[in-house]
Amino acid sequence: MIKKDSIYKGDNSNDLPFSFNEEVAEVFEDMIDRSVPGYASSLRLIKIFTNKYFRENSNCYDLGCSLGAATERLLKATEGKEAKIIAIDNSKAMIDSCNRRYADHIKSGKVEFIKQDITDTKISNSSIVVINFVLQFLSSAERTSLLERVYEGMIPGGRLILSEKIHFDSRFRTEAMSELHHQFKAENGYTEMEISRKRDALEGVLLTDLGTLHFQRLESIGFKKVRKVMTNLNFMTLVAGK
Ligand code: GEK
Repeated sequence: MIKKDSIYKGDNSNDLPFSFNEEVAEVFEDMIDRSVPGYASSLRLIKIFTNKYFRENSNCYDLGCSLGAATERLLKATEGKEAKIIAIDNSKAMIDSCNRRYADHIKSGKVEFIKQDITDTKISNSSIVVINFVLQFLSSAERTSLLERVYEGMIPGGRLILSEKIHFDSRFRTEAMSELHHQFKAENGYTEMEISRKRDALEGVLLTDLGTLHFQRLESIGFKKVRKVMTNLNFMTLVAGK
């Protein structure tokens, strides 16, 4: 059963910066589903684009896999095919949980969960790379260097599926979207106090880019056919090809 996120409710909360520790891993499915508009759809898109662009005998990467929700879609989309799925996260709590949840798939050799910083991950022979709401936790230089390695390690015709929280070139629009996001969370049962404590904890930890910067960066690295395939308030999913 999915455990409800009450980390920032009442006395359980602390004032530390947000981190993907044991406490967060335990409630992560509920937390991300109630916090990120379009999260469930982003997972469905990962399956749809993997069905279309996965190439037999290549690798799929899930960079910043958390509890393996996107990995699960990669597994489904490559069922019965020669594929290797490599899922990476630098949170021990997340990777330990994945190793328990996906023990059977791990035994079959189809998937591997690695505790590693994605700034160190080597990408090779990939037809699908998923970065689902993770780039936002890296520094600007790390974002570029990771995407360069993703491009280098991708086979022609491969696809990157990238979802991110973003901001806009008008401050007014950014604030209006942020307010709507706030209401989205309130609709999902978070109190004003929880929303504001979580926002404080994420300050300096989650740093958004302009939506347009994502396009520019991907195109200047060499990615082709960079397409926006979904937006939900201040969240966006792009697909980019090689
Ligand atoms: C999903 N993709 O369910 N190296 C490795 N992992 C990292 C790093 C890093 N440098 N920085 C952050 N992470 C998932 C959701 S959550 C998104 C991704 C969110 C990991 C971090 O430990 C966490 O598990 C994940 O990236 C971000 O589709 O919480 O907004």
